[in-house]
Amino acid sequence: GQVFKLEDYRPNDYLIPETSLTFRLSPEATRVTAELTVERRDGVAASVPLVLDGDGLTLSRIAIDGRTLAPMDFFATPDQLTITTPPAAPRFQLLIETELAPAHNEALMGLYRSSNVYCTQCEAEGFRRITYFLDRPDILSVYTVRIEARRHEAPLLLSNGNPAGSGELADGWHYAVWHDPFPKPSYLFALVAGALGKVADSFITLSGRKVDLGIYVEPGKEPLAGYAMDALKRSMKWDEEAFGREYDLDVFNIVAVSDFNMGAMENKGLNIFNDKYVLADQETATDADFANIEAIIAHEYFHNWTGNRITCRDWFQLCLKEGLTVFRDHEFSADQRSRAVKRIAEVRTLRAHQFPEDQGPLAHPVRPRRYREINNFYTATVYEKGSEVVRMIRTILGAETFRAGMDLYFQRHDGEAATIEDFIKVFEDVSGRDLSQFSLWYHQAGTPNLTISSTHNAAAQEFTLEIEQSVPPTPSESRKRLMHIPLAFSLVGADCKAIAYNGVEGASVEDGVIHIRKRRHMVRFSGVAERPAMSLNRGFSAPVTLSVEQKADDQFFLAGHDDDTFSRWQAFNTLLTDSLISAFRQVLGGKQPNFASRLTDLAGKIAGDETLEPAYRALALALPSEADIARDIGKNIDPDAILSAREALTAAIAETNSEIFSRLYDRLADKDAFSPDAASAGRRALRNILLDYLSLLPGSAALAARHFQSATNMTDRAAALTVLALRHRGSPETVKALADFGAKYATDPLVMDKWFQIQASVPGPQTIHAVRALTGHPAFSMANPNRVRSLVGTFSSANQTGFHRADGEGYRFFVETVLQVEKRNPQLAARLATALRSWRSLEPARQAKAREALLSIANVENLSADLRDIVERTLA
Ligand code: DPP
Ligand code: ZN
Repeated sequence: GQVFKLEDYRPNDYLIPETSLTFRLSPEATRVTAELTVERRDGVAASVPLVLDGDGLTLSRIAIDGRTLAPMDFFATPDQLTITTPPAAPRFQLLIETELAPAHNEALMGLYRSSNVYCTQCEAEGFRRITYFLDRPDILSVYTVRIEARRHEAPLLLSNGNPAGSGELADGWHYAVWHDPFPKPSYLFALVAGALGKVADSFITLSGRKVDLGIYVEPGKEPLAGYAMDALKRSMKWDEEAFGREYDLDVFNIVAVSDFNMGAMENKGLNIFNDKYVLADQETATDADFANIEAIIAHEYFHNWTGNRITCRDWFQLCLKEGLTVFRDHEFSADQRSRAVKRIAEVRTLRAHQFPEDQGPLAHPVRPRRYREINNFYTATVYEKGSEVVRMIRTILGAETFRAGMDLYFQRHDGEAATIEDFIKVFEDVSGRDLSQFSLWYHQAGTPNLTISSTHNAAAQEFTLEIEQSVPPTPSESRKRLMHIPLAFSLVGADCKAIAYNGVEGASVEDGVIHIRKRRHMVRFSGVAERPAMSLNRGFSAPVTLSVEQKADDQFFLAGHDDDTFSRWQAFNTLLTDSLISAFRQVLGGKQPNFASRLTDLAGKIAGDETLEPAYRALALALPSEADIARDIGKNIDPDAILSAREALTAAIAETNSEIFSRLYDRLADKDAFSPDAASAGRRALRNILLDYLSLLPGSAALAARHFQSATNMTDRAAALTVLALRHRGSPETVKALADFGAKYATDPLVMDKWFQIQASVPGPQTIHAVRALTGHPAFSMANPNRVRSLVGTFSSANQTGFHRADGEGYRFFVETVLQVEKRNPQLAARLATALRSWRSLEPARQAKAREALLSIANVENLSADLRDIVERTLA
């Protein structure tokens, strides 16, 4: 396939300042009439052909300035339309008519049907499946859209911008016109038509304008959209307060659809959402679902400025809108909830998803330099690491200067398609700093490592840190340049307070941050009488790994006392990880793993520490996952031994603390009415993780079964079902609970996703059989991305022992399923296929089987570009 390269970018010879679209909707034969105002750029010869993108299109009519084109004046294939001899005039009207069959579009890109609702997905390159166009983000156009449909089939007709007329047509048809005054790239185009229920509200902006808000859902589901609406209004207000950003149209609509490849899409004024991220109430949604809805509603809304008003020049700049918008939604959630807890959750996610990506064959810079299929670059690196890079800019500049830079960015680039260079420049301009070394974070892949050791000279009252940075090689980047790494730190004294020092040399140190720029730094603090404990990378100031020589006593001290909540969690988590890794080695050596009692005791102390918020305690007690442990071990992975090590530590913690845990478990029982707020969710999270520990004690299936039966909300019910399924596989209590749950929610697909997910997570070699059987369940469908991700995605990405079964049976199922999904939906298949990205870190026997599986996909002829790209890069 073709490789697209950043350095090949050049502006197009033609522009399309205005776009007028008319849709005559029908499931089997929709007619799309596009009337484009085309403009040749100054200095471009009239003989230069106009080449438009298409993807599987059928052209039925073409005219320029009202005259039908002669066959020799154009050349059309399903994937391209070339106007070989454009008019001499610099501006002309091009009319293109295409015919589509949305009912047969199972790739869910372009115009398709989801449960009888017409909807679109155009990012990144779906618009070219609707009409021929300059389908690239630097072509900004003002859109007017007319939609015609049979009224009974589609009483609701929506597109971007503001409503601009509607009326009746002959034979039971009707129409609506929408006009979007803000020039936008084609990837932000959207259309929705169907019979949907509406939740209406309004918002008064900063300057006093009233905006009509609508959330559209499947009729009957309106009561489930209340939380999303509330989150939307809070997002609108927050963006005004935190970034001075006001909404700009008269209406803002959100539509929830049940078949969607992504989480949601920020189309101008008409966000389209995976219904999983809109619909929620206590009966059907967990606290995690509520938090995701809040975050994603905010994310898509924030794109209105970071993405839509200022968009990307080309797809290499994807992180310009995504990394920045993730950073903004993280800040929003931190302000709405608990900042410390939010930060810990973010870092857990980054480490779970981005670190393995960065450390494997799919590693790429936050701003990639080449791609074969852009759909495969909506990654944890672009999104999550991209957000961390923006966070580091704020750390380096300070909050005020950062905000000044953002203000300048909005002022300078509003209405433009911008680049990462533009973004960095505004921060250089407001701060007077040189960020050229820093900008390597965008251009260089790989997770930097810092090796740190320290010495204290009591006589000289000197404390010295020896710091060395290295960036491991990644595909096609074997030699790395030195990075600018902002490392937040504190020297913690025995009284738990930061030790003051009266001088520092060897690196620039500002506001508690060491700026590491060279390969090695000897950072010498003077006036330090007492030997401090090192609290490093506080708040996770840089997305790096640390190899720190630190006394276990110091580590325990920080885990119990660090005044930075994140660092305190980090210290405890490091202790857990270290002991899990040595337990893993003990298991491999045929020994019974053993754990230091001060570690298991500390778990009990944290659980019972009423000065800590329950949500924090729950996060601290959640042991590193099997995948986390595998990532930190790095090579020669035997998932079965990791599971044994992890189960042994869980049991040791439960046995040591059974009394504290069970008292606390009883005390946390919720007597108040349900509320999805962060504090209530935190109490449920703590109680549910205690249940998980307690369930390892004798006779505890009954406890979990009681928890399940008495649950008054989905968080508790799903948590209990998980404990039953994972800890009491096959017990009568488990069999009954699974059956009850499956029967009770049989007609609620989003809840059934949880049921699939839980069963796909059960560790051990037998789970493959359950998963295979569930693909035949009436609630399952290979055509629906949420179903596929819940069952197949969970099994292959989140079930280490089940998927990596020693005999390769998990991989055989993987190959069959990926290929089956690919026939309909290549994008979804490519996403599933990333499950094997860390195959080289497995022990040799599994490695060989995984490679065989990947090769058997690569050897299939006519593979989609999406899947071929992932499989070939994974094997390379
Ligand atoms: N819809 C995806 C997101 O918002 C892609 N833009 O991240
Ligand atoms: Zn986004």
